[in-house]
Amino acid sequence: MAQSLLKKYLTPELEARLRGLKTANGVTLEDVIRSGQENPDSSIGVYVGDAEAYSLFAPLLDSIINEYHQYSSDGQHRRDFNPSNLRANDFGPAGEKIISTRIRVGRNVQGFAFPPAITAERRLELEKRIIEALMSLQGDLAGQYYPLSGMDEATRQSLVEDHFLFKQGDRFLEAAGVNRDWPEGRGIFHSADKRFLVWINEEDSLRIISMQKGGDLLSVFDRLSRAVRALEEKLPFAYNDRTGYLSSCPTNLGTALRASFHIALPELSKRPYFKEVCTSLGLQARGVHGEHSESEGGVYDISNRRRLGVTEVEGVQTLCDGTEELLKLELALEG
Ligand code: ADP
Ligand code: CIR
Repeated sequence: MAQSLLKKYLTPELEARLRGLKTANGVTLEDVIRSGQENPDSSIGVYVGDAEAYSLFAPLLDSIINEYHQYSSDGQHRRDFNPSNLRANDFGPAGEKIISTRIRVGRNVQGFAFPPAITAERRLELEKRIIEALMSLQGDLAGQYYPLSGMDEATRQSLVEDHFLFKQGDRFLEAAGVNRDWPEGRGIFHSADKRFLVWINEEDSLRIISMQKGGDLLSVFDRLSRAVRALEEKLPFAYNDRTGYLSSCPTNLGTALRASFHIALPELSKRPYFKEVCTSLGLQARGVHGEHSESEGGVYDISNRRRLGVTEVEGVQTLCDGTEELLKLELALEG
């Protein structure tokens, strides 16, 4: 088993130095590292309960952040959410292998603890604030809010199966405290056509999502860019100049953007070098039901791996350019 970044960087000396520190919301070192300690197979092993914890526990977190994102301690986050700067590739007939496209960003709201540390009462307050902001959206971004508590089981299940709705957190998130008081204060907002969706109070306070069938990355990015701009006018998001948008998991800092294709790679994915090829292209392969799930029928969720140290356009461009390479390899193997 590969060792987690937590194990790699938390030396006994550092642990002794950071123990006893606590943020105003009560986040301690024990809270930050609990998930990695209870789950020795973690790849990262930490979750962060508020913005202050990122500075208080920086001697541990910065090493993890810098390694995961190939970032540096004097890095400055750069933003570019302008769809006209994206060079959307034409995949030709091979593009038919792309089943659907999804781009999400994570956001947390300034002044509130993040899901690992927020109290039940504050979670409900935050839910209300986010709904108010969402209800002001217009045109193709207008929609309705569907709280998780009270949702009938058949509706919930079909939303999950169709890739629209999140599930209760896995054992990594459970240990981090993200599942406390489930399902109170959680829910999903979506437009009538379900191309624009927002998850509320899952792993981050907001996951803002744009998705549709097929491979039209530009339309999906354009919709997300407009939504984020509109929501920024209503909600102050937790942010700093070095690490960009703050998130519960350090892998989601910076742009907090994951752009993905569901794509059929039946031949390439059978090869032992498949994951290595993805990594070398700056990509990550997940199963069809998201992180820690399995593939079905050779269909994978392929996405950009880095979220910090790149702009939004660069993150999406990585998916686009890398996919072109994956499709070439797949077609060659299929003969
Ligand atoms: P996150 O995107 O927040 O990192 P997950 O990996 O758990 O979280 O994925 C969330 C959901 O989005 C899952 O149901 C997953 O199948 C779905 N999903 C991801 N990419 C796509 C895509 N390109 N098309 C359709 N559904 C997708
Ligand atoms: C781990 O350390 O393996 C889990 N905590 C998951 C890390 C990746 N998380 C993510 O992409 N959100």
